[in-house]
Amino acid sequence: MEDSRIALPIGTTLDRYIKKKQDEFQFATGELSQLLRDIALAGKVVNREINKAGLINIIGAIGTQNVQGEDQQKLDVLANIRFTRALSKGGEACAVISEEDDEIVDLNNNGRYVIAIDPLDGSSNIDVNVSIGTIFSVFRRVTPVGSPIQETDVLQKGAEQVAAGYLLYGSSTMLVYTTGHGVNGFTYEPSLGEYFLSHPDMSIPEDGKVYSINEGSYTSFPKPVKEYIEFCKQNNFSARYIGSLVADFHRNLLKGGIYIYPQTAKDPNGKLRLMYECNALAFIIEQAGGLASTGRQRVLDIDPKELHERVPFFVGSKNMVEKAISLFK
Ligand code: P6P
Repeated sequence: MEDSRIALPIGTTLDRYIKKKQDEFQFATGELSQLLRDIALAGKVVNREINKAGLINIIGAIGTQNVQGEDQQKLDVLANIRFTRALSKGGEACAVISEEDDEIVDLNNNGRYVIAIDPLDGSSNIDVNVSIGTIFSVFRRVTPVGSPIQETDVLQKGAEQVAAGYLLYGSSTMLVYTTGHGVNGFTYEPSLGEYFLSHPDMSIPEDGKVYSINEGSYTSFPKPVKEYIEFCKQNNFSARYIGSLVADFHRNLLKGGIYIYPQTAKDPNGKLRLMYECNALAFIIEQAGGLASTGRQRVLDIDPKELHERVPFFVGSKNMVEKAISLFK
């Protein structure tokens, strides 16, 4: 039996990679593999729609708002349909929680996995052709397979995730994910319809000189955040803020850096959602050697109380996050 810890060469397809690594999954029954394939497939469809967005009438708001009170863009709704449909057809997911749906979406009581997803994060950037992303978390249900889905299946600590990842629809489309055995990045080749391993064993530099935060809200930041920004300026760090979490996160993962969305007057608990934005990125960054905190608590330790709860979010290079959260003490 080939040792599954053998590093696979760059250029390995996602499908072959999943097969080769399957015995590393905690539940090596192949269901998690199928789930990852379902998500990857939906990502191909959304990628195609995003790339055509400028040409066909799917750009812009549709006049409705999601549970967050945010204007839903046509592609938001389309992406939500694509991912939910792919997961439903795949049969492995029992339920989905999504930024775009107020309540838990029941899919199949015989499914073993719960998916938390932000189908299209940063969607307000669609019209201006800025990179956007999909963020997903995978949990194993805690109630018996075959029984009705309960809230306890969904409201699990981030530390219980069995997989997490994101798709970045940028200059190229990438799928980056972890199953708890490191982080790997796959680049999509549309002409072949395949994702190829392009970034094996991703790890974030322990230090960086880039900080990502919307300083437009500076006046309402907590004092420690203002002190950390001052520290960055004193050390001549670069400010890079795309306004698209996945894009900022991905750049920091590759180059080193910190992304901060703190408490503000408008968002007293921060803007980002724990269940389908922060948990997934926290799992990925810890697997890549970085940290993710609310400023006072490790994100993955948070006991969620509601589907759409928001938390302050500090994520990135270990030394940078440690410095930022040290100012809260
Ligand atoms: P602000 C997009 O709405 C998002 O969730 C993230 O992708 C992004 O980093 C952040 O919000 C931008 O928010 O308040 O700085 O415009």
